[in-house]
Amino acid sequence: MAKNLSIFLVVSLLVFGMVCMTNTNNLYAATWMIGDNDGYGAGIADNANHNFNGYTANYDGRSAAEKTATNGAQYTDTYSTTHSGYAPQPGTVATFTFTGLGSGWTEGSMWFDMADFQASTFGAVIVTYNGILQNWAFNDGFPHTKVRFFDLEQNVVDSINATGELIVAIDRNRSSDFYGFDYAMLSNRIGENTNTVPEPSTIILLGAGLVGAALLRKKKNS
Ligand SMILES: [Ca+2]
Ligand SMILES: [Ca+2]
Ligand SMILES: [Ca+2]
Ligand SMILES: [Ca+2]
Repeated sequence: MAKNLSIFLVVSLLVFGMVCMTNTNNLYAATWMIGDNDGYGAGIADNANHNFNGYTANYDGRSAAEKTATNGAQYTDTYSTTHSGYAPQPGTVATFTFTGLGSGWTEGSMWFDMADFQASTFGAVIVTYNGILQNWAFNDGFPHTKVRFFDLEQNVVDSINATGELIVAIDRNRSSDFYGFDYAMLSNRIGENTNTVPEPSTIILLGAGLVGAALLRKKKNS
């Protein structure tokens, strides 16, 4: 009887583990990236959360492809991209355009590798996702860099389903802040940028532990 119960538990947990693995894979179903992960428009190599020598406001570290891009990559790897007087943006609004997104979105998230936002000192930029206002009043201060994560609000998800695209517009407005971007990433899942999803190996270990505990208890009771 105890043996049958144990076998049942082992099989159940294995099935549970396989289902979890499937779900884990689905979490990484699709991402779209504008720019790359090769550094900022501030003269540093990479990655976030370190200092840079951003004393050159018109720093331009773009590749040839980035310079000719029209999806928003032209705004990465430069410092002060959305400010008048600095290449490549003649106006004051930078747009990152993700296209071909289709419909059927139920959730989504974005992350940006960005540098040197100082809203409290120089004024906040105005940022919209498909025209829907977002809060980008960041105060990292000179000369910090950061990767920021955003779960998309439901109205943004709805707008992606309606249009099949996501347009991130960054308007410098009255801000005199200088800042840079390495890349912008979009995912059709939330939680991809956190560590809340257990690894399959963790699930199997957990399953093994539960089986062990069940067997121990069984032995104790008998
Ligand atoms: Ca980076
Ligand atoms: Ca680049
Ligand atoms: Ca700045
Ligand atoms: Ca880059």
